[in-house]
Amino acid sequence: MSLRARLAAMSLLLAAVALGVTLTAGTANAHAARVSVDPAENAAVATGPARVRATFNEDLQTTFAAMTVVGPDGNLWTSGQPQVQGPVVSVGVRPLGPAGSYTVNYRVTSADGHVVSGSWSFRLTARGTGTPGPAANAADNAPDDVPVWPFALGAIVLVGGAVLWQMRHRS
Ligand SMILES: [Cu+2]
Repeated sequence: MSLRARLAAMSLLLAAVALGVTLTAGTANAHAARVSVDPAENAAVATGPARVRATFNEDLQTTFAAMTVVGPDGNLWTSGQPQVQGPVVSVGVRPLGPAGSYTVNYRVTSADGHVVSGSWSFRLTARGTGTPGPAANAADNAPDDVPVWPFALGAIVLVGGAVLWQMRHRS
């Protein structure tokens, strides 16, 4: 490969990296960030809360909010639909059952249109008398907010690799 081709490939890669960094930096702070949760993360409670809520640093869109509470038995322990009020998303909780870890999963839409999802857990220390809702399926467990940069980096590597391959086989 000639020096010229090598330089061209290098500058293309650098441009792609710079673009990826710019895109990532642009979206990193734009959407809603969680500022507090109730019950607190990893809190130990003797009785279940009537509601669970997550508060964000800006108002959320009121549509398409999802929030579930999954118990140590793998069942859903929420009752009713999630509610969005300003920066707070919350959902009602049934009287809880087995002692152990309960995980709250949520998916909300920021004012800028970005979907933010995540989860936290709290622990019930004494068995309650409640009965569960239906079994939670895997789709209800919202994954953590997926960062964009691994995909951008992957695309850069693929594009860069293709360019280098082409240059190598042309000369
Ligand atoms: Cu955003």
